[in-house]
Amino acid sequence: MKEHSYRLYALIILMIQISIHASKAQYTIPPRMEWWYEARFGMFIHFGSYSYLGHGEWAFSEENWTKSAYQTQVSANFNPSDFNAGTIARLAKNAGMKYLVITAKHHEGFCMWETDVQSFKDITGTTMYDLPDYTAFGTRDILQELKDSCEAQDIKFCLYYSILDWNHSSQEINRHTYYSNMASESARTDYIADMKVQLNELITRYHPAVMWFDGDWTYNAGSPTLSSWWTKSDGEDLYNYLRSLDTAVIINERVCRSFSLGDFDCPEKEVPDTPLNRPWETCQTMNNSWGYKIWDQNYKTPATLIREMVKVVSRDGNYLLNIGPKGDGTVPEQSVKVLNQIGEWMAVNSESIYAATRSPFASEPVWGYYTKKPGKLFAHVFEWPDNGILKIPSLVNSIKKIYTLTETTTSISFADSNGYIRLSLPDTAPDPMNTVFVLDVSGIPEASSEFIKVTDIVITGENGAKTIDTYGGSLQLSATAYPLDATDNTVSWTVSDTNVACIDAEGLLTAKQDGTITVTAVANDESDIRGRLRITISNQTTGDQQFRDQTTVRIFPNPNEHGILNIIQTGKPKSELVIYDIYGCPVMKHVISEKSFSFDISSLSTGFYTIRISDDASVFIHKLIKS
Ligand code: FHN
Repeated sequence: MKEHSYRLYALIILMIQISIHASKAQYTIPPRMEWWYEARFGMFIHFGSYSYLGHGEWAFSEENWTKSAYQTQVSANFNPSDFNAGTIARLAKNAGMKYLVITAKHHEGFCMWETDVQSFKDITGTTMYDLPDYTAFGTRDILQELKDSCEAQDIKFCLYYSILDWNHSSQEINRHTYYSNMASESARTDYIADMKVQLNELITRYHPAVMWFDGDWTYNAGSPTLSSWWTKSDGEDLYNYLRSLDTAVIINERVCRSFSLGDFDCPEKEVPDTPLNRPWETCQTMNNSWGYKIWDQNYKTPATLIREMVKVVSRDGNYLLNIGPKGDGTVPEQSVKVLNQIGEWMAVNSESIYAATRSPFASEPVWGYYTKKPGKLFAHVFEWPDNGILKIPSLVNSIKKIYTLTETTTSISFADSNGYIRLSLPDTAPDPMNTVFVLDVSGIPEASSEFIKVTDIVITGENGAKTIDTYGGSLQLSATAYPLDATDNTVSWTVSDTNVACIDAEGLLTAKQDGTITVTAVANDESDIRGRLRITISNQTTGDQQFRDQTTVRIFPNPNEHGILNIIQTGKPKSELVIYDIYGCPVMKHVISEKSFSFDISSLSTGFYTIRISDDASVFIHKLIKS
């Protein structure tokens, strides 16, 4: 190596784009969650006294109700006399749903069961604020009825519970953030104690398989204040308390979101770009509302919902699809229609959903998604290829036969060569909504043509060494480096163990077997490259760009109407956040140190903004709407 003593502090703009993929799940599922992980598809039910009003479950906040007016004019008139648990359980069963989560208490604070916890009274302090005591509905226990009907249909019964409680005497709604402020520290501690007693009621009386928490927005990682009165340690304590009551219960992350608490993440109305690093579930509305809204007839089609469910499962998630019963307890006709049509597809294709897991491939085809289970790869085709050929990247597995779930006895001819399995298709799709091809294989389906799994990139500072796991195949490495005063702006590569992999041609990494290697980039003038390096690794065989920005950024809720904006980053979090108004003027700045970060933007006036999240290597820019 030429004696170059000078060091280069090259600030090299780097976007490390690496898809981290593996055919193996990247996390283990605890035994108590196996039924949930295999169920994949559940029903969400938003049902409360707000259903009587028919303006959605946020009516108390959005319509500026007072506690007294809401209780006497809305809750008191709620009478779900036509609620039929058997009908709802059969609807879920026919749709192919394996579990059901119903709101026991939403933000309104109205309890759908007979609670004995005395602080959950109406504003007069004389009557329990719950269905049997506060309405003319009578003494029926609809949660018990629904639990019994679910069990008769082999559906797991689960409960939703809001930590936030707009009608409880301990707190008042914050008309600015729409969350709630605690009256005092003692009110806070008393409320939390009473909430635990209520949860004990729910756990011991109904034994829900999942406790689905929500309304934890007023959280912070440190000590509580009257407006930020729920803390990370409260969430940890709540989780441990529930697990002490029932070791089998599964609990979502919203005991206190953003800290990876609970047993699974719950992205809402969105599907993560890539599988998350622990079990997760997307919850979704059938129209645009959770609770019944008279005017919301904007229902998604069954095809849209099936496609989203398949997309979720192909990224190793669960799908919780919501219905909002009317005030009388009946299910809106359009919801019934959509669920029945989903059920028709599930009756033929549920094998590709139940107990199916993430795609074995890092990149997704243009025509649909993959799911898999031991012995089978499922190719969900939503767009029928015009040329009559379906291309699937080759597998390491031997293929026994290929057929569709629509016509299981008809074998599909195929050829497997040059990195692809090519299926010859009939002119028209057997199922125009989503034809599912099944590749019967030996073992767990595993990609052969997409193989280099890039684990944590180790940037050593000098030479930009990278650590890559290999298990067969080849990848193109390329880099653009700008040593400030190097004679030649290109780089060459070396690998640490040529028994595991080698670089035959400029930048073509050929992996020979399972193993970890270190790829070292050296500037052609052999100077040290200091700083961080842009590595673009594209799959030589398929030519697909296999990258997703290793750092993905989620900002939600956006549009933002409630004030708190959540930022969740995967990978190494970017550090600086700036919000610009439509004139390009910075209106808010934050330094981010955690992957999950939340802050209040309620001071921003309604309008369009640009949010820029960056570090010295990369930038994330997105539109933000403050509504
Ligand atoms: O505010 C609630 C909303 O009413 C609904 O319950 C959804 C369902 O996940 N969760 C909150 C909004 O994020």
